[in-house]
Amino acid sequence: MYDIEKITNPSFIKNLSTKEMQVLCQDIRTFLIDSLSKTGGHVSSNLGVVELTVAMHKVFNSPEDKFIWDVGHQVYIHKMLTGRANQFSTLRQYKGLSGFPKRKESEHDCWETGHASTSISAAVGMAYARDLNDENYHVVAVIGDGSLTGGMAYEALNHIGHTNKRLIVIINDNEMAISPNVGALHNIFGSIRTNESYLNTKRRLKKLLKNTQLLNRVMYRAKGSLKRFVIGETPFDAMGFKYFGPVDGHNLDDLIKNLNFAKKADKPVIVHVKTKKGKGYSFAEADKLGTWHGVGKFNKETGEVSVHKKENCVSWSKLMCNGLIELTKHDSRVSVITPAMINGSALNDYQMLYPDRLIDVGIAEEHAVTMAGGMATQGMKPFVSIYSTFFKRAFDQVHHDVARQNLNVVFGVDRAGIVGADGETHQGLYDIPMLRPIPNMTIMMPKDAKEAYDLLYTAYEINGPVAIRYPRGDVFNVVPNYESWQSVPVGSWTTLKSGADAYLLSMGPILDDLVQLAEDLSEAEGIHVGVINTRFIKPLDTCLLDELAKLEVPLIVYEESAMIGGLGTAILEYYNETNQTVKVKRLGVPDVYVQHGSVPEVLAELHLSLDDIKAEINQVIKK
Ligand SMILES: Cc1ncc(C[n+]2csc(CCOP(=O)(O)OP(=O)(O)O)c2C)c(N)n1
Repeated sequence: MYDIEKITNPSFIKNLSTKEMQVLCQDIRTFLIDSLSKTGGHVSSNLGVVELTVAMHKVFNSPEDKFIWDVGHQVYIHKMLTGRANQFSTLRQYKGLSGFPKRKESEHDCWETGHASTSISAAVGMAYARDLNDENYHVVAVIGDGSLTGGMAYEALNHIGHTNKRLIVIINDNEMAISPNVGALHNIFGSIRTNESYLNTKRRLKKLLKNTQLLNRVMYRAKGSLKRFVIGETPFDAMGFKYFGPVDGHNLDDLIKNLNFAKKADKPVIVHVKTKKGKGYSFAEADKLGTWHGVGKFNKETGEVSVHKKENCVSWSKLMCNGLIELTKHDSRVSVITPAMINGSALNDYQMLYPDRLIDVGIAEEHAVTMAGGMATQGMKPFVSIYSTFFKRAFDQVHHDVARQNLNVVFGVDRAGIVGADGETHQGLYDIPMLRPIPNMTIMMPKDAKEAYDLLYTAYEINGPVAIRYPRGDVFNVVPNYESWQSVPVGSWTTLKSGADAYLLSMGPILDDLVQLAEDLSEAEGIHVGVINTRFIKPLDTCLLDELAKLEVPLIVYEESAMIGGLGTAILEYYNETNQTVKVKRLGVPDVYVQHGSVPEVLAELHLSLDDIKAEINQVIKK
């Protein structure tokens, strides 16, 4: 039995026998399930890499050797083995342990991630630096088969394959991204995995060569040619890599042997490891939807996940999915494109009803956007469902491919705003600054379900690209009914409450709280603050802005978005261009990266809580 919380560094693994490592793996799994049942987190990806992580620490010497975890959501075991298990009760919480690799947390985290498909590029960079500096460490990237669908991964493979640089890429192939994986490479992996004649020949060779030393030497030399002989070249061989695999990712001996082979190679190496996502926890093993990819707290005995849904509420993602289902019944131009986020974006029902119209392109945001442009040229009006944070990847595609040609593509910008536990790499704070300068773009954000449906309807009337942003979290549910949807004049804002002393301008579901705040202020302090729903971020409602200017009261613009280039900036620019002098106070996310924590904690740290807004109103009125 190992006390996982007492582990301070991974060096002890070097002296462990296979049996001892197996016990360690079992203890890690028990600790992981127990700990995550109390905090939530990425359950199944981590259960899948227990043996792989232990084997990596057995064979390599971290931190001298560099481990680069793609996405980084599977880094928990590495954190445990590098002395951070005792902080797991704070995982993904405010000021607690991050759910992703963090350089400031440990010298064993040499690269930070959160977004997919970056690991091989980072590893290539480190390999170049090592060689230019005449150093001699190993660089090991671990990338899932899901993340291998991202374009950047191919760019890096293509680059490094012909350089002969020493670099190890471990492909963790569990046949899943969050949902079952997609793509041609996935099928190629399938044929390698299941090639019985190759596996049988390998087994027979093993039986013949009982002596381990000899076996290792012969296997190392014979593997490539055996594979080429039986199944032909893998695409990786053809690209200049030495390919080892498929390796049973839950068999420590097999893993250690192959990693040692990889270590000896004097050129780029692929180690293709076959794992089971959720290994060792039946609920996670059986999951085909992606529910156990990332979960909240759960009952470890029953597998029941705690859900805190408010009564009669659904997630914003689900609401949009319901709207899209209704829209598709009436508009044959609709098709939904998702970059590997069927589950996160709650598109399961859409997929069930319209399997041909729900297109999962893999973790390929850039491709998703340009592909939507292509569909639009042929009379379709695709809806690209995309998280705000991942949308950043496709800036040029939105610009060059879609907006420049004024194509009819609707972007559903999910998780817009502060996202909570995923933190820094996942905050949805940059979509407005990214989209605003792009000509032809319309940007909107609904405050509630009714407005969401109306804006969706309106988006399908607009000629040109449209982005509808919506946050993480729940919204009071309204069943969609196409007949009741109304077209909204493009660029029109609404006045939710009139005021004589100041005006609050904002968008999205925060508006209910702002109206309440304004009412409280007028009752308790006799301060009369108006509230405007700026549901279009582009174009602005310039008529209403002109009227507000005439009132000669201060305006407070509140946005859960980066302030630079945000709505407040747009309003200041407008007043500046029209030579109107208006006192505008911007409240938004300053020029910093925002850490993980619950949304209220993070907003409080950024001075963006309702109390802060109230204090700001008092300030601007006094001045
Ligand atoms: C650019 C980008 N798009 C989407 C995501 C969301 N995401 C996180 S993990 C994941 C699936 C990763 O699959 P894989 O690499 O196979 O790892 P596994 O969890 O299966 O071990 C996705 C789509 C992301 N992190 N980055």
